[in-house]
Amino acid sequence: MPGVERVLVTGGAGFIGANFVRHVVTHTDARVTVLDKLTYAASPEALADLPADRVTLVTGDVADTATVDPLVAAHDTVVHLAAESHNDNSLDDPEPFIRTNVVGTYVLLEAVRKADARFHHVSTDEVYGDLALDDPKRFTEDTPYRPSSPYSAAKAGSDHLVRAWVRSFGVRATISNCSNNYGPWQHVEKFIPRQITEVLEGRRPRLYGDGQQVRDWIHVDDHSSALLTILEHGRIGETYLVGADGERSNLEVARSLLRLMGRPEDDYELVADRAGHDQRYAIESGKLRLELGWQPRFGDLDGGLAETIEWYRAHRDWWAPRKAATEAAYAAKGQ
Ligand code: NAD
Ligand code: TDX
Repeated sequence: MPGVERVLVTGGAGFIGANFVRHVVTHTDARVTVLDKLTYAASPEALADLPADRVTLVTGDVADTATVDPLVAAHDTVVHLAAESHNDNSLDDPEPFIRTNVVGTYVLLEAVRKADARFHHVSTDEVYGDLALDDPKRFTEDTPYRPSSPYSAAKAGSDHLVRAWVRSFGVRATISNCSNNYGPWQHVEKFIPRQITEVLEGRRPRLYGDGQQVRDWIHVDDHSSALLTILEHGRIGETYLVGADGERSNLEVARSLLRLMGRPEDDYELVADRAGHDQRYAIESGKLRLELGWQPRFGDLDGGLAETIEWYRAHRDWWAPRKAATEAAYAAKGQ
């Protein structure tokens, strides 16, 4: 990639980060340093088979200036994925969300300002709040910010910091706001891997509330290709929405998973709802497609889900210990 030779990927041992690092190694000649605190959500295993002369893992906190400043100075590009990422956790304890998502982004922005590095901020469609189930609209780059949860409010705050550092200090940054990702290495606390592993353990998928909430699903490899496209061709100061027209209700996804796994489609349970549960997310990604020529490759959600089910079948040793701890926490909340 021209101009992108030494890339620092924060949160590169997490779900999207690890898939993105693999994508960069496969599709470019860049050398990658991962900066990751290795929280409960990290999977350094996901990086283990990548070539050591292309990928280096540094364990550290994005909110720690002493760690961040010298690392950023040694790279031409920073792709920022490190975050506390789970809405349910942010309802139980918001503090790490403020520290990592807001303060961590501030520390990185100050570092890229000093080093004059290119910065890409990976954010979420949740900053726009939610849409009603019967509303035909989708989110665009012009939708006003209206976040609902401590997680999405912290991500919204981090987006605002990035825009302020572009305008006030001339930092060379772009932002992307992506819809719900699925694919390999996603933590079992999240909806799709939780339901797949429930079924693999002989239990039933667990839907919050009435299961009618809608999410707009994208395969993580399509998110990775969008991030690379923005790094290569994105205009500084711009925001790009990333989505693959994958709107489905949670109930529809659960039914698909049950069918693909050979179980009756109504073999699910309705459990306690999430506080402040966002009803619907939907992304209009025309700007990224028309201006930068990006296209998703995984058009068929059921095909992507079938591959993901097979991946979880083959990686029980990785998810089983995480599953036990995650389910104990959900059980305490009636979920
Ligand atoms: P994840 O929870 O799987 O991974 C997050 C990673 O960040 C982990 O490896 C963790 O150890 C690391 N981390 C956490 N705090 C850190 C800190 N203080 N310093 C350094 N590293 C730290 O999350 P994910 O689902 O891969 O999401 C990655 C990014 O993409 C996040 O910024 C998230 O907001 C954004 N995003 C996620 C989705 C999604 O559907 N998962 C959709 C849109 C945007
Ligand atoms: O067991 C469950 N049952 C259930 O019905 C779980 C874990 C979730 N849900 C519902 C809540 C949501 O409507 O499924 C939907 C998806 O839930 P999550 O996987 O927790 O994702 P969401 O809250 O939509 O946020 C995700 O997408 C945007 C990521 O976790 C965020 O990091 C990203 O920013």
